[in-house]
Amino acid sequence: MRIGKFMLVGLNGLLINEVLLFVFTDVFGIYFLVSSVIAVELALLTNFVINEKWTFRDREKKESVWKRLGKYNVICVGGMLLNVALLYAFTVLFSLYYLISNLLAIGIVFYWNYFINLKFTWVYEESVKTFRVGMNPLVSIIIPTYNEKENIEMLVPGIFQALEKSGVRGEVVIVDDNSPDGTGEIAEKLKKDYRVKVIRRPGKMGLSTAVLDGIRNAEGEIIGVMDADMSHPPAIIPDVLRPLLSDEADISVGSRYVSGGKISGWHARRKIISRGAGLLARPLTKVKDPMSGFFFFKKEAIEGRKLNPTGYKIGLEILVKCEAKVAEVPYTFVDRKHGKSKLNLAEEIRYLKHLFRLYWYKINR
Ligand SMILES: Nc1nc2c(ncn2[C@@H]2O[C@H](COP(=O)(O)OP(=O)(O)O)[C@@H](O)[C@H]2O)c(=O)[nH]1
Ligand SMILES: [Mg+2]
Repeated sequence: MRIGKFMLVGLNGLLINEVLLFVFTDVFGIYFLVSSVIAVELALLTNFVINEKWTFRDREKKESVWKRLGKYNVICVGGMLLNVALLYAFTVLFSLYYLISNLLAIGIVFYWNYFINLKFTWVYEESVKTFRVGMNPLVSIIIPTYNEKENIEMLVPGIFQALEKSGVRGEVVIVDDNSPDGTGEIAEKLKKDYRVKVIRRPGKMGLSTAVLDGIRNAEGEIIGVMDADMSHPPAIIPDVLRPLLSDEADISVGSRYVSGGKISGWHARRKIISRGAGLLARPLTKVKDPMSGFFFFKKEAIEGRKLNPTGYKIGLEILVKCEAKVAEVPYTFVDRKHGKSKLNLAEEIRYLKHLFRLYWYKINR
């Protein structure tokens, strides 16, 4: 963990500082404040080298080493001044016991040093590759289902109609979690007329794991994910596919929140939850509708990525973890006519856990 390494380096710096201060003052007889400046500078230099070679070893380094050293110095010395200011503020203004103030101040300054250096000294450069698709790619559309019997019967023909229209070869992979309403059996019947695979899992195991199981069983070069409930109109598929087929993007998201996108049939409460959830994910991605369950991507773009199947928003996981070019295509989300939404409080809490993990991932990247 990068932040843990940074902390160890910091502790090492403290130790070096203490020893050098003693040596310069007591062994060489230098005035202790002058010794202190020399000791601080040497400790900073040592820490810089260890951070450069260890903590941030994996970062691409475009600037000269001197520039990074300069920034590191300024940020850390700034941190020390901040430390004194906080110590004063907590102790004198907030009347905290000075040793407690000191711990608080050191804690805050540690985060300051870490994040400011992360942002300015060892900068992360997004290296966006473009993946190419072949001439006549197969598109695999994954549909996770739980109690969607009326919907799946309508959706699958709609999907093949849309694919045919755009001259694209496709397969549908239905991942059913032993739905009590018999969705699994209906899905099996669709195999007769359409290129459909059915993966039947023994019980309700969650939306994201269903999508990942579907991807594992998909043969296509391009993967799509859609709700079974007709909220994502199949007629829009050609529009969402277009940026991928023309190699303009590696991930294409059906978006309710770009100009031209809409939501039809949701109550104000659901709209607010959706907006709020999206807002919380804002710092993680520039995409306007990162919570979309309607997205297509080139399979290559996720290869080698460790995707964590927490909760509902596998799309967000892919957007954050795969540095790929993203297109957003507006569409009108239509609330389901049949069956019930499986989004509940437990899923909303799981979403917060998921967000926390993604923030942690970003911090340590
Ligand atoms: N296989 C599987 N599918 C699920 C599970 N939870 C939800 N789904 C499906 O995932 C899609 C999205 O769920 P939905 O209830 O429409 O959520 P909403 O659109 O956020 O209201 C639907 O096709 C559901 O049937 C699950 O645990 N397992
Ligand atoms: Mg839905």
